[in-house]
Amino acid sequence: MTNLAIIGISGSGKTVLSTVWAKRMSVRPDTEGNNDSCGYLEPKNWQTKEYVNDVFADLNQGQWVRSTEQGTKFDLDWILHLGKLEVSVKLIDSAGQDLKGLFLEDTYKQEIQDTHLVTLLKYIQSAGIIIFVMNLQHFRGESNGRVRWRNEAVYEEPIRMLINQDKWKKVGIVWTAWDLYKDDIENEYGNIEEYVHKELNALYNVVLDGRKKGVTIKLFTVAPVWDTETKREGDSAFRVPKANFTSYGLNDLSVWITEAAKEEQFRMYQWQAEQGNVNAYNNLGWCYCKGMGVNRDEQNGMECFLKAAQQGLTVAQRNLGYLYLNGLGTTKDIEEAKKWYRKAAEQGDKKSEQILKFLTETQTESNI
Ligand SMILES: Nc1nc2c(ncn2[C@@H]2O[C@H](COP(=O)(O)OP(=O)(O)O)[C@@H](O)[C@H]2O)c(=O)[nH]1
Ligand SMILES: [Mg+2]
Repeated sequence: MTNLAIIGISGSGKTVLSTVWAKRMSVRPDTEGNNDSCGYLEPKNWQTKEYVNDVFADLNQGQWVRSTEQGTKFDLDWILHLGKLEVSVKLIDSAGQDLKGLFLEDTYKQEIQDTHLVTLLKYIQSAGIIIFVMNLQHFRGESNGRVRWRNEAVYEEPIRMLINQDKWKKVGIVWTAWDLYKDDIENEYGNIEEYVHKELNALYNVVLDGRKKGVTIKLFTVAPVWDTETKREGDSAFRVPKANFTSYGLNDLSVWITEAAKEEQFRMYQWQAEQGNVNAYNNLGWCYCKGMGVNRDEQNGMECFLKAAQQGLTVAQRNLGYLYLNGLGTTKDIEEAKKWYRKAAEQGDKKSEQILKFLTETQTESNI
């Protein structure tokens, strides 16, 4: 089980991103398995479900979300189903000021006493996949250089800290409000990577350092609310969501999360197998055979199944039988297949018993 954390400063777009993503991902895959590549998100509790529905309804009525007050903590919890895999997705929607409290030296020590901050920090550290949400309005759209610099600094430290702590962490930097800045940034810089390189150099160096260490860091551009319209109130005009708005970039993000989760899971099995866990060997075999979180390699898969099967794990014995029967990772060998199915059946595995029976019957028939 991998944790995914979505964090960012106040107004970075966490709530909009996660609720729209959750809504779009809440469709169960149909019987043809569509939507399977990204899985589907199931709310863990009714608060999460209601919250997502409420925010989504507000957005469709042209209203952005009210920002979370400082010091309040808001947990939204989902399970991301990826076939057999489950990923715990959590949004700790703390007020963005808290992120500054956590990572900027001056306020760090006094505020760390706050249990809320401790929870937040622990969660960030426990997560295998971390998404930093950065609103282009706070950067490209911010004309005050000092403010821009400070916004950048808030992200620099946590990203650096996490990368140094654990090179296996998967970090996604998600730039939001792309609907407003896509043309502008593409015209002037070509893409987001170049924009960050040229304009946010300190942050870019953190990204490069991380990559040198082998950490996966990817930049995304999204607009959960792609379609907006101008609304006037008195002298001021601002952009609000349009009803039935479309989203941009969420698919790419989902695919990345899915792959990251699979790699995390593979790594977890590997670690467990090293500790001598027999089930983990079987799971590893399964990953190799399916190409889940690792390149598909049935020969490796077979070796993993064999390790578990030799220690008497019935499901691994059955899996080995399957590989021999179908000539996967080995040459096809019915007798060897039957041998492993028999071992599993002798330990009470009903499925193996049926397959064995079927194999024996069809073989006798074809011999006649
Ligand atoms: N144009 C545009 N603005 C967005 C989008 N997502 C977020 N925003 C802006 O960012 C603000 C803050 O978003 P919110 O999710 O509440 O930020 P949070 O404080 O991190 O939860 C919103 O009120 C919008 O003005 C988007 O997809 N397009
Ligand atoms: Mg929020």
